[in-house]
Amino acid sequence: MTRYWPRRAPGLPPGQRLLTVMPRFSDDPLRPPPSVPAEPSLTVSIEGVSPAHVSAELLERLGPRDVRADFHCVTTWSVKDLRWRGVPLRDVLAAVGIEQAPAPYVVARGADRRWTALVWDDLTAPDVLLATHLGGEPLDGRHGGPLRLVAPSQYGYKSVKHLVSLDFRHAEPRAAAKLHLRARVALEERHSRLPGRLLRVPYRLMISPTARLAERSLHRGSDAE
Ligand SMILES: Nc1nc2c(c(=O)[nH]1)N[C@H]1C(S)=C(S)[C@@H](COP(=O)(O)O)O[C@H]1N2
Ligand SMILES: [Mo]
Repeated sequence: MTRYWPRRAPGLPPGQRLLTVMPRFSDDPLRPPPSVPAEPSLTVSIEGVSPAHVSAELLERLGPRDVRADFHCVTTWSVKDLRWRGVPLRDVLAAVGIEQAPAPYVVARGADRRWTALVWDDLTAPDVLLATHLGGEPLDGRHGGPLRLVAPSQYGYKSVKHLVSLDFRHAEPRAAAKLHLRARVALEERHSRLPGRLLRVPYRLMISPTARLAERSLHRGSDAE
């Protein structure tokens, strides 16, 4: 049985511990991932209107590149030196005519209907990637295929898997306290009100059960197909 118990390691951000494999993770770990279409397809809209479409051909034309980054979940697990392949999100947005913030907030949504809100600066930071591959393999059900956000400077829940839409909004989207607007790893922004430090231990206890349930539902999901 795989145990997901992270270890202390040098060079990690505050409160983080190291895992040597990237688990499947979710705050709804009983749910299998959505089925993964062969082609990535992303809708970009402003207050739900005038959607632009980001296709696999557009991403190919923009020149996907390999980017190495560490990944940090808010529950305190980190994995180091992942090799993603994708296109910087700000290049993708520029290619569909969005070079400046059309609205201050964006809702990023996955095919499993999981969503998170981001502010323009966090969304368009140079390290934010629209990723299609991890470790040389196309993204699958486990890690958010066919297309996911990768925002390495934010906690993992901002890296929406199975990404299907980005919708810019003028009003701040309402989200739960633990899914707050900015989740900067360097500042340990684990929660909108509580200091991140206080959550380290309770969150850490959730890692192993969550990862194991998420892994189990992955296999159940594929069995059903
Ligand atoms: N669509 C979607 N994206 C998601 C999640 C999810 O449940 N659904 N979980 C988030 C959380 S909490 C983390 S830590 C990472 C985990 O990514 P992984 O499963 O590839 O390790 O994905 C994030 N993106
Ligand atoms: Mo997470």
